[in-house]
Amino acid sequence: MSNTPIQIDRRSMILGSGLMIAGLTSSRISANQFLAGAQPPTNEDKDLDFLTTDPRNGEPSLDKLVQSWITPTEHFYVRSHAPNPQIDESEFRLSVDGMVNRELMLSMGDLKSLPEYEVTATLTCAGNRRTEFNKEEQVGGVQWGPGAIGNATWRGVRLADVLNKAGIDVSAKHVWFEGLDEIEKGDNVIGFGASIPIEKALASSGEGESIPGALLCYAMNGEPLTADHGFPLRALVPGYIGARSVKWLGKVTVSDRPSSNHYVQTAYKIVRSTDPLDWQEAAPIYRFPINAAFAHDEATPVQPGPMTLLGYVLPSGRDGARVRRVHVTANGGETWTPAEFVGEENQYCWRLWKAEVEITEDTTELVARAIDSTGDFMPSRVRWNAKGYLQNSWYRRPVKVQ
Ligand SMILES: Nc1nc2c(c(=O)[nH]1)N[C@H]1C(S)=C(S)[C@@H](COP(=O)(O)O)O[C@H]1N2
Ligand SMILES: [Mo]
Repeated sequence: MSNTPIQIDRRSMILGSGLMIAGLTSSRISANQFLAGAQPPTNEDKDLDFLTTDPRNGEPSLDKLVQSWITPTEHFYVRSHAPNPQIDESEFRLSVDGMVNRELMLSMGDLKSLPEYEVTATLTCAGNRRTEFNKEEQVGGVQWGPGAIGNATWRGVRLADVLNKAGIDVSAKHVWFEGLDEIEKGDNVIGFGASIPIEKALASSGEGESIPGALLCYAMNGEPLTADHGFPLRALVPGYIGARSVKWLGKVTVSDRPSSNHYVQTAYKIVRSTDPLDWQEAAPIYRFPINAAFAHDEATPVQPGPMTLLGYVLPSGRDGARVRRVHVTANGGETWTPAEFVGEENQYCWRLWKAEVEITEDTTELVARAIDSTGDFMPSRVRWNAKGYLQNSWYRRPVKVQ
């Protein structure tokens, strides 16, 4: 299987019927989902609240999410723009092209012969907490609460090692990723794309340079990737918004510019309005800012007295960022209680925390805020943006006191 036939298929589908039946037979990877008109089976049990099921977009409830530092795969959010492509691992090839000395077509076996790395990193959607923007004005996109985030162990090979095998041109500046999914965009069908600066692709950090800037991974939490999370291969870019970690990765392209894919050039930008000038002026989002949230069911009334909150806090995606403090208030900011961290800390990972607050008859709201070692902090408000990205204002939950 190469990527060329897929591209041809995509084009013939565009020229073909609106139902996109034409030209599918030669595309082994993509045919099933359209012909069957149904989701391929997922080999996993998900305990998520699904916001959409076709494609699959779901997040866990916060009380489940903050139970463990490693997010079990069943509680790991899923964000997909199209149905899961069904990929035969034995047929699969990753193509590496662009500004390289040698173009490569790598089987899973070829990839697995490279040195293996395991990294624990938090993945978070740029749209996490998006619904909080709706108080001001409705934003588009999947209506995420605070659960579009998870921390997992990822195993695979370094993008840098794959690029070394291909040999990169000295004037290379960006590395593009393209997924094998098929997303309908107007009259086109495109794969989900991303790109990262070459510096990030080649970077390594952490103790003994143990954390690659980008990983091409085939395992999550010690198991082969599931269909929902990108089987058989996905990119994982620690510190960057989830959208840069392309699932069902089929193609890596080395270039002197960022990818021209819709998800780099248009989506995943902070824009006030969606007119072309705003899109053109805005830069793609790469690293994520600090964020935090806690579990609280506002429908359940609470008694006056001490109450323990459990939450997560993710430092910004900057190299070496550590969470400094999380503070919570139950009295409108008159006093702020420092949270206590629980469990592990690791670069590019969230921390779990707990804090005891005093609920009084006057309590109407619980609020959390955080700051990290790079000076990144959660602001009291975030300017509204049309796509509802990077909502990291103080996390507020109403409280009903009994
Ligand atoms: N091919 C492909 N890769 C993708 C996406 C997608 O729709 N297609 N969604 C991206 C987005 S927006 C996010 S937040 C993460 C979500 O990864 P997960 O579903 O494993 O949690 O995958 C990214 N990679
Ligand atoms: Mo995302």
